[in-house]
Amino acid sequence: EGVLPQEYVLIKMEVIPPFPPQLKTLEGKKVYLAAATLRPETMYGQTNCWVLPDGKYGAFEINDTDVFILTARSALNLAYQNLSRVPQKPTCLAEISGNDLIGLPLKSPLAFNEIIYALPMMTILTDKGTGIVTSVPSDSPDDFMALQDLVSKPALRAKFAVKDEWVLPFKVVPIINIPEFGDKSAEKVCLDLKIKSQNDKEKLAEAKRMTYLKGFTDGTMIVGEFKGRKVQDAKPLIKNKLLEEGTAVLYSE
Ligand code: A2H
Repeated sequence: EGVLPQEYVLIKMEVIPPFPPQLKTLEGKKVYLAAATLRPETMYGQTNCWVLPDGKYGAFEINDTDVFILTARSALNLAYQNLSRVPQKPTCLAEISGNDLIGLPLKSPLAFNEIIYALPMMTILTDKGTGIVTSVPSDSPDDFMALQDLVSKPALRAKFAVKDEWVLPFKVVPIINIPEFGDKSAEKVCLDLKIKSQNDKEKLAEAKRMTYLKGFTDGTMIVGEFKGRKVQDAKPLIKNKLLEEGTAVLYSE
């Protein structure tokens, strides 16, 4: 943990009704998987959501209508940041395992894919963010490799009861150009470094280091309302747009 708080944007990925049996008690509420991101400008390229299969999540009341699915730890932090129906006190309507979230159909702000699915990622940390991560394989090496693992390994899909149609139709969506790496920087760097899987930690750290700073300093948006603008200029504009339209909230830890 650093000395300074990290500020994340929580993307409200709406669970599309009707709800499956494990979420039936939430019927009538607006239920969201709340994904913590540092890259709100990449939301156009979302292809899926990531959850930790063995992770423990809860459905917490944020206000009278909205329920967020996330870790208890992040729900407590949110409650201290005025995002809880009962001030300072998280109220959990249902405990849910990551396995129970796999396959949920979601509608996420700005995403070109109208329906995306919650899928398993093995490297999610439960002591960071909300334990829910949105997947942008064009610009995140972690996301690209985790999706690649599911696409290329039928046995991995079978292990988590992931249906082919939750994974296979989703292609990497180019959203940002980085002169050095092209329009799918994460894919290029993962291939260049010959990264084998989402568990290839050292190489993935290197890939992230290479793409993260370059994306910010040299990247240009090639889609959306701010097409043609530099990533560093578009980032705060897109963040504010999401916050203003109520499809995202701020979260610090
Ligand atoms: B980022 P930092 Cl396009 N476990 O969002 C593992 N990873 C997590 C997480 C958790 N509990 N919570 C958030 N994250 C991911 C977009 C993105 C991200 C892109 C490129 C790079 C990138 C789409 N995924 O992050 O340790 C989330 O993925 C590179 C660092 O707090 C979040 O932003 O710096 C980022 O890691 C936060 O990581």
